[in-house]
Amino acid sequence: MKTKSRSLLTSTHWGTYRVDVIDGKLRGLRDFEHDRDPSPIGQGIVDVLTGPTRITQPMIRKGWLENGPGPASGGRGEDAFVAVSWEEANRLVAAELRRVIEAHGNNAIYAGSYGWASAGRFHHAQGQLKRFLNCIGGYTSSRNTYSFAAAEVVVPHVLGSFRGPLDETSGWATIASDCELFVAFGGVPLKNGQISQGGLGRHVQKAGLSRAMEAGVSFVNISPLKSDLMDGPDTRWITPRPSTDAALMIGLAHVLLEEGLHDTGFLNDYTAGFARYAAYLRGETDGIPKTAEWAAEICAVPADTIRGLAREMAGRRTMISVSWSLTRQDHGEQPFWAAIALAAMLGQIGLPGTGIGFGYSAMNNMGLSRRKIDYAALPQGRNPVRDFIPVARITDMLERPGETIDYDGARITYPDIKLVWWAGGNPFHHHQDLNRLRKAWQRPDTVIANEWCWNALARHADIVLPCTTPLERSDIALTPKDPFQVVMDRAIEPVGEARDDHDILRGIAAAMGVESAFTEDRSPEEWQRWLYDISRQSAAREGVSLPDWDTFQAEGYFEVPDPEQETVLLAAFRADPRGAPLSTPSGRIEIFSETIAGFGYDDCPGHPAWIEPLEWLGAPSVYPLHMISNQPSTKLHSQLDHGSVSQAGKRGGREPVLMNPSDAAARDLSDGQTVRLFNGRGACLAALCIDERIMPGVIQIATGAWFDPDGSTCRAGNPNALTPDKGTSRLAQGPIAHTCMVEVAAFEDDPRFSS
Ligand SMILES: Nc1nc2c(c(=O)[nH]1)N[C@H]1C(S)=C(S)[C@@H](COP(=O)(O)OP(=O)(O)OC[C@H]3O[C@@H](n4cnc5c(=O)[nH]c(N)nc54)[C@H](O)[C@@H]3O)O[C@H]1N2
Ligand SMILES: Nc1nc2c(c(=O)[nH]1)N[C@H]1C(S)=C(S)[C@@H](COP(=O)(O)OP(=O)(O)OC[C@H]3O[C@@H](n4cnc5c(=O)[nH]c(N)nc54)[C@H](O)[C@@H]3O)O[C@H]1N2
Ligand SMILES: [Mo]
Repeated sequence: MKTKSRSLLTSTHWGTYRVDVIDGKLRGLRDFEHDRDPSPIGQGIVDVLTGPTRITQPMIRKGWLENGPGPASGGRGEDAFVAVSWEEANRLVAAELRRVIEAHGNNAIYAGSYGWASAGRFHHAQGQLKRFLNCIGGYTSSRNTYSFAAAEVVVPHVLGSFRGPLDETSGWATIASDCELFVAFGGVPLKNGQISQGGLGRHVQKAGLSRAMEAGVSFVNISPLKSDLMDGPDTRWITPRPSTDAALMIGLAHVLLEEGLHDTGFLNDYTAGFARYAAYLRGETDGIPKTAEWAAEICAVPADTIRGLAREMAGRRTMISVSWSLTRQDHGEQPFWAAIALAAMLGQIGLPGTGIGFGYSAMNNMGLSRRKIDYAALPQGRNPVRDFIPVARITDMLERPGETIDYDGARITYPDIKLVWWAGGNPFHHHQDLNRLRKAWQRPDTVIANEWCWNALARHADIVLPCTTPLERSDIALTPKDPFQVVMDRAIEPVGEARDDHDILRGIAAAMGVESAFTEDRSPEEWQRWLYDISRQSAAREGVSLPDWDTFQAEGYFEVPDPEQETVLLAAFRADPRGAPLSTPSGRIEIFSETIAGFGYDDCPGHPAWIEPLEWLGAPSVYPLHMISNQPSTKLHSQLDHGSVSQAGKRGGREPVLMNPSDAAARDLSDGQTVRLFNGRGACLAALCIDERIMPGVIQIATGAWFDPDGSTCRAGNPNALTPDKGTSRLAQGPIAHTCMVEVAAFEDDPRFSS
């Protein structure tokens, strides 16, 4: 290891930290000096780098080792593991890859490998895995995310792009200076602003929100949870039933239309198809006028509140923010489309501080104005396999090879998967209806996982390849989402026999005779210098001069200067709709999309619409409570659930579940007691927290507890044991975790279920 005079640094998705190492052991992480609102999440790693949860050797599931590859009929997730040498592991993996490719073809390998992995531009687990697989003929891939798949597919039809507008969400400073009313569907959850993919140097969400509140902006939190908005001098809380935001927005739109409060000039110059939407609002297409009363009935928000809010929105400079959570529900396309239509009717899109924003504080980069620099990523080569699935259709694919589904105007055929390989994601965290996944997961011949800790993914694999954490390798964190670019120091030696993902794959590449193709004969440091060099050239094109490699290494970080102007979403289009048209067929905001209408989907028509979700509070159900399984405040997804920070957030060792006092009283439940959340798909255990900051009829339990099934009950409190696994619609096929009805009952503590 090269000695550096400065203290060691690391970058994570939850912030930058100074690393204290004594005698080769990690002693602690200190907050980065530039971060005035650091996240505590980082400390969670300190105690779990070593110990019983760390994977220190390549491990093979006993049943697989004894019987060879084949469907596991229950063994996956149950069998014991046997340690083998790296040589043996490489040999087994290489032979199995050869067998699968020869017998079934490369599309029998599923390596969508969705997930967040760790910060670091070179040691990016998926990038490494995909590059390796492309050297041996490719793999079946996945499209879109679990975060907002519905928006990723629908918004490009409406605005020409989703990622573009997402990255250009108007800066917080423009909210403070130019906005009067901030209407936040799903709130402005500061807990989520702790995170930014690829690393960050300074947390800005709380400061941005506080500044806007101090400037006198009025905030409306539309959410089942009061805590989705920080208290302030002028804050309100409106509680529609979950999964009914589209109806609320459509009701607001009807009030604007009925009272002539919509901006016809803007609609004429900047949008297409408003007349078709207006006909729907008036009820001309289905006989149902979408009045405030109509919306009130669906959302359980008083009609007067809806009318009042619509008038206020029309009378003031208004920003509409839509949380990404609105897409992770049945028909999740609709709330984003309806919100864009509503903002278009208000006519304030493209002006500072008003219009639409796609999820303030969903991450730290939302509303953080920054320069656009195209940092280099590890080249992945070309994947000759054309097969792919919308990412959340994994269980379906494993269950029904050869069957077809709709997706964004195309038909997708599920390939017959024989080998699944995951590196840097945790499907037993992110997927819905985990009991169903667990069953389908038995079907392939082989499951390989690169992991560093014994979480549910590792425990459900056949071949576990132990990887390093970022603290055990050198890397660089370069990200367009943040001004801080950070050197990631190798702080300690790899634990046990753990190897970097790159090194793991290099070993297998060697066993398959493609090592040079995979590494291009570059060492990891040479790769990093190469990536840095190209990034420096991109930065130079944006007028930013990154320091040379040696200076960057010596100083440890570089802060890209702020842009001259705060970002204003769609400002160029607003200024010149003909000169800077959107990339939609009409060049305008498509309130009606001929393209989508042409697909003929019953569950996604040509304009925003209210479509009843699979399950919700408005339909009779034996499971009468709506369960919100939102992002955890004490960790990122399942990462570091075993660490001290996440563990400190549990109650009596159990995952907390929030319930309104009226619902607790109706069930005779008391605060702190162990409860069982259940429905027809599964169950999980949790500790009851009675709290009036959650609306009646709704419970909230964060995601992230390490799935620990006993039958269909997760002892650890993973809500995905209960969530439904169905696509948002035939358009996007996104996940719908937030649409889920459950019942809650007292649970007699039983030693079998202690977590
Ligand atoms: N019920 C419900 N479910 C949800 C959601 C919800 O709101 N409700 N949200 C969804 C969303 S938005 C998302 S993005 C997904 C997130 O789902 P994931 O991104 O899959 O979740 P993580 O826990 O971040 O998984 C990352 C995994 O990578 C491993 N890892 C970290 N660093 C490395 C590395 O260097 N190499 C390797 N090989 N592995 C590494 C970690 O140990 C961890 O197991 O979850 C989704 N699931
Ligand atoms: N600390 C932390 N931060 C994170 C993450 C994490 O794991 N931990 N994950 C990151 C990732 S990958 C993502 S994609 C983003 C996701 O960001 P979001 O999608 O914003 O995340 P959630 O926490 O699921 O949802 C925000 C709030 O929406 C509300 N909500 C849920 N359903 C409804 C509804 O039907 N209507 C309305 N009006 N409100 C609803 C819930 O009360 C919830 O608290 O967060 C990122 N930030
Ligand atoms: Mo996400």
